[in-house]
Amino acid sequence: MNDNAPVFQQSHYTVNISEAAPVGTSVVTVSATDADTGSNAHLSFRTEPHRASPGDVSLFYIDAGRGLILIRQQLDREQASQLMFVVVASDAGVPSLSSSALVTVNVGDVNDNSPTFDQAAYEASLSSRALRGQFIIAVQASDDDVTDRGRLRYAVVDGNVRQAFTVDSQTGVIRTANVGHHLQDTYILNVSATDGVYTAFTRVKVTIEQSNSFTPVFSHSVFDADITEHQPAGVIVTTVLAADGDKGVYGDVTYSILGEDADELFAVDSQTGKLLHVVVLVLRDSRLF
Ligand SMILES: [Ca+2]
Ligand SMILES: [Ca+2]
Ligand SMILES: [Ca+2]
Ligand SMILES: [Ca+2]
Repeated sequence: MNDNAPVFQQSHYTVNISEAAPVGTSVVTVSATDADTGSNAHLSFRTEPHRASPGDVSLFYIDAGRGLILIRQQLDREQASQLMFVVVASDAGVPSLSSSALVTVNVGDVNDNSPTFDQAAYEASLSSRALRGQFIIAVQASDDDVTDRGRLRYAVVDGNVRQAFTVDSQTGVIRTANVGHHLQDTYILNVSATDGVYTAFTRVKVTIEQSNSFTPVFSHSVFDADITEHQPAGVIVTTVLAADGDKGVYGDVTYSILGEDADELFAVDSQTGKLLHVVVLVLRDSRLF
């Protein structure tokens, strides 16, 4: 007489298995006993969905006779880190009696995803007067693999002319390093983030905002010029030249004459520094300055 239902050895099986485990890997063997005899104690196993996540059961296959559960479809921890299903044991009595147990599968992580940067490109600007160590921008990448979180490492792999910048390998913070008057107008930095296996890249465009840091400096402190008497007006006496260490508009030099009476006798081309005399001179001495 079939008066005993099967009894599982455990009411709840918990298994840890890597998401990298191939299809066909054995997960666990469940077992149950039945106090009856003959077909009333002959057990077969099947799986059933769990109400909380009914799709999980399709990832597994059970050997009905042995209670051996195998992976039927590749697991993916990034999709589901914990899977649940029910396993049922039935005897062959008429009517059949059955009981069930719960199987929980914790899916272990492997590094099977590349990091990705939060932005495909970043832009920042920087004063040309910036000092070493100044913050420019922080780039950030993320990784779906839970074990890679906090493990990503950043580096500037290209475009860092004269090591103008440095990136903190752990935080992604980019700062000035070797800065000075040699700074370019723009930099395109190629920045990488790696989890040790997979690497992602992003572009950081740094624009240098010019500033007025330098005073123009004449090439000579005194320019000597000779001029002959009765020379027609408009002849170039000499050309003065000054240089300015700034770039762009702040490096442009314009010339003008200061000094009493000098501007009545001479004119300077504000752009070129060419010095002309504007009246015919009658001089006793050719030395003007
Ligand atoms: Ca039974
Ligand atoms: Ca995965
Ligand atoms: Ca990864
Ligand atoms: Ca993973």
